[in-house]
Amino acid sequence: MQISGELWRRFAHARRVVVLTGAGVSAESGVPTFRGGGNTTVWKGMPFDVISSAAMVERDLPAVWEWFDYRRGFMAAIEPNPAHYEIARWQNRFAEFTLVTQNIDGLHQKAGSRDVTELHGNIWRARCTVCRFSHDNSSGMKRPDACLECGNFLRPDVVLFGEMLPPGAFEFAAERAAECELCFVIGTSGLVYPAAGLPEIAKAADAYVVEVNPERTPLSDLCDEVLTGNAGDLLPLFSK
Ligand code: BJW
Ligand code: ZN
Repeated sequence: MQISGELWRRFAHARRVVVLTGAGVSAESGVPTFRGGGNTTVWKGMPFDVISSAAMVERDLPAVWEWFDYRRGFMAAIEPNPAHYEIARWQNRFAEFTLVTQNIDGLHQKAGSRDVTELHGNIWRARCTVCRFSHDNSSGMKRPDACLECGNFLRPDVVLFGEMLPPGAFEFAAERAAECELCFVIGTSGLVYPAAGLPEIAKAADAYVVEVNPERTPLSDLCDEVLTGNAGDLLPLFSK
């Protein structure tokens, strides 16, 4: 058993808990990660940080849509895994529980998590490039061709490199991180800021910080405990 006695004790008594998730939490559902395992996602010869960038929205919006429509296509059939379900159970277990995700796949909500703070948006929404009106872009729906309010181009309602996060989302997450007693960092490479700054904020506030990841990351050294393995195998141990 990898979980230390110290972590069991803290898990049993914590009142304020923050969980930060990344692509690795959805890996066992079949959603490819961006990085990890020595690989980087590439789409039609372009590294994802080129195609998923603010510059590409300006330069070639149809190419950006092609990439997102492809991902909407395969994500439509994907289901949450035991890690998502375990995290959903935690929301009723602690007096104050905050789930912050970098993922855009909506799988936490599908597993039953409420009040998920989405730092990087959601693939199941589109938004107007001009008036920012939000449009439902769920699976099974035909994507609207143009903004229903003003007729301008739509784009995926996600946060690309070089773009600002949704107003208030990081600020809320940072506030909760600064108050928490226990912080889990699950399935993220810890490379993308400002999200990767949250465990640092929690640590500075004297929280016990726990990483769950099959690989070491730049955040591993600041963590009090590193659980090495797949989130879908390790997280359900907390309910046993
Ligand atoms: C498992 C597993 C299993 C595998 N179980 N684990 C400070 C310093 C340096 C740079 C910056 C900085 N502040 C801001 C920046 C710039 C930039 C940035 O961080 N760049 C760095 C990469 C250098 N940040 C931004 O641009 C952000 N905006 C911003 O800061 O605005 C203010 C500003 C504006 C303008 C100028 C300057 C500042 C926005 C970031 C948006 C990120 N967007 C993406 C794409 C979303 C859309 C899409 O899907 O296409 O979000 S990038 C991509 O990375 C995606 C992810 O959410 C994000 C994080 O990745 P994540 O989740 O960590 O996944 P991976 O794949 O990296 O890692 C998976 C992990 O899982 C691995 O560790 C595996 O081992 C593990 N794993 N199986 C558990 N079963
Ligand atoms: Zn509009």
